[in-house]
Amino acid sequence: MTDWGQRAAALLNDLAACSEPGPGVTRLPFTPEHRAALDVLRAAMENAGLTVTLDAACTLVGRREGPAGCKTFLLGSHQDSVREGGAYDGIMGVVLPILALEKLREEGAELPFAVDVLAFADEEGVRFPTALIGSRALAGTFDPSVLDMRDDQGTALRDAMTSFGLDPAGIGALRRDPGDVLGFLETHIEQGPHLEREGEALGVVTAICGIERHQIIVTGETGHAGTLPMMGRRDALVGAAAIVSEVDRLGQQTADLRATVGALTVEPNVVNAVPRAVRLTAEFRSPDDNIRSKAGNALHDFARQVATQRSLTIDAARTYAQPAQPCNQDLSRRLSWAAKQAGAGCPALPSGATHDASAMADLCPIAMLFVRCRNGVSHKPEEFASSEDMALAISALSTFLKSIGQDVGSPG
Ligand code: HGY
Ligand code: MN
Ligand code: MN
Repeated sequence: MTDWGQRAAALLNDLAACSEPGPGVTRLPFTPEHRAALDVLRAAMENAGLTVTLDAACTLVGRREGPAGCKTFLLGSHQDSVREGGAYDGIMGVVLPILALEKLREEGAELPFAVDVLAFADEEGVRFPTALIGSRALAGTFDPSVLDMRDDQGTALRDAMTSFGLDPAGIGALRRDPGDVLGFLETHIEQGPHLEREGEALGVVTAICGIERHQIIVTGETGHAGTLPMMGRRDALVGAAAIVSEVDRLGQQTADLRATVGALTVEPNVVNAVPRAVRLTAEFRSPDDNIRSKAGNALHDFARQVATQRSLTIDAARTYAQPAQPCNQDLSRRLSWAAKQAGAGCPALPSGATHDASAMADLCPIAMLFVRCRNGVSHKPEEFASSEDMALAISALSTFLKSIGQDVGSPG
């Protein structure tokens, strides 16, 4: 009897090694670490009897064929991680469906449709100021202008993809016909404390919060820290500090809003020179798109005031936005029924994290299965999901797939 949870843990352990050196997992898109993870995933997909292809957006696709002319059900998540992240965020949502399909093959289960398992290249948007490249490509919402965006080393996304052996010009042709797609199901570690607090292994997501990200560049004038008078200084970091405090104030004082400055660089960044320029990111998230966009606009207004008061130049741009997305109720009811068949209680809960499923909602009905997250921590090396919980998820996924097209009664 296969211990599917242990199989998942072993595979995720191999994938965690596909990382830059250092604490936790650092696997950014279009890097040697990404290449190594693709090799591990390709082997696992082939071992499950799937046909494996890599598309122009660098999504690895493992396909289980169905009857001639059938539709396709999509599952998957992202392969990339944040810096010093965990071993489960994203990648677990690729591994569990692969093993669920291997389980179905072992059982000799027939499905009246095809299944694609998708490993998206870049969901985090850590290397480039954009995200959801692969899922937006399938949904037909990919904006080619993001190919000109650059990473911290000045490498354009287009060049990073070309060097990785891809042809970004082919991304536009990846759009799936909605008529051919039954739905998309993303399995993901919860990245929060709710399931653990409720003593539950699995949960079904009701809705995914909306998100927007801004890049703000503050430019002043450098000078000798010892001889430049305080009066009249155009210190870029003092201006940036006011902006960072304002982002936090907006988050603290606005209900249903999370606000974060996660990245900040200073030039020339030396102890005895007045900072000339600061580049920072600001991120807003909310289940309510109006709350989120109002905060983004308020920050731009505030930055302009800081520029005037301190004779600084400020370039603020909204570089990424994804609206809040409700999950499809029929798919979610079926998923909840399947999880209960597997023996899980499966409460419903919202997602404060964003996911590829948000982008896939522009293509087809979406659902998300959450797996319990130890201590609710994520985007940290300590992120953990147990093999027992992963085994329950694999059982729920295989039951879910076998049930599609069948009446599962009025699931509670
Ligand atoms: O940041 C997020 O919410 C997700 O992990 N990309
Ligand atoms: Mn993440
Ligand atoms: Mn994720």
